[in-house]
Amino acid sequence: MAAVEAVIFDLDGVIVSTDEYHFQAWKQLADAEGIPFGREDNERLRGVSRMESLEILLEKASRAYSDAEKTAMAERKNAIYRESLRELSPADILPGVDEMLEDLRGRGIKMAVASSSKNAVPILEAIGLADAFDAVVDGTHISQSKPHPEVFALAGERLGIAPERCLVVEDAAAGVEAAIAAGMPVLAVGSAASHPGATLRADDLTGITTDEMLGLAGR
Ligand code: B16
Ligand code: MG
Repeated sequence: MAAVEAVIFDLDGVIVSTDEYHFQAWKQLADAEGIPFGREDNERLRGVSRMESLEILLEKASRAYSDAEKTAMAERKNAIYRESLRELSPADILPGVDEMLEDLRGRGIKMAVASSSKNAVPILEAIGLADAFDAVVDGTHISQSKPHPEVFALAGERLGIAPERCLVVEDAAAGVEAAIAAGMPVLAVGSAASHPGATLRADDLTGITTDEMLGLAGR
């Protein structure tokens, strides 16, 4: 791995535990519609845009839904999700994140958030990390969501760092694939840690040192 000069973090499931709120909101919608939906189905929604997530959820529906119904469902899910975000506070920052950000900042490493979410800015504000990154690229800036590399490529560009020197941190299979497609090494955490394409793996950010992340120490 080339020496890392920037770290690009996914948001939901890496920085903050909003992935559980996404699951609960989709589950509420699926239950109301009588569509089977469990945690295994939810894994496929990680990192994927809201409308694409809905299409995956509807694969198990017993009838077809019109475009107008789909738009209404996506809005309903987002309203439920936004309501749960009102509970969000710095306590929802995932283990190891604060320490990692501080350490990287101290070493002069550039940092960005690259998220498929259109709610990224209010989330960063709620957890007190709105000013912690050199760039924030989210679902409002891109036309193709992960596994397309657009969000990571744009984050690398905004930081002014070559792709091979940007380490992506991801919890989603779609995100790991997007990072690889962008030509970036990737630290896969959580359920993505079993992804065969990952450069580095950890259960969460307490499970890896900054030296290991930056390619300065072997694992
Ligand atoms: P929204 P990430 C992604 O964020 C989530 O993982 C994914 O589950 C969600 O559907 C997507 O954002 C869109 O979110 O409905 O808020 O626009 O993991 O890329 O930070
Ligand atoms: Mg994620």
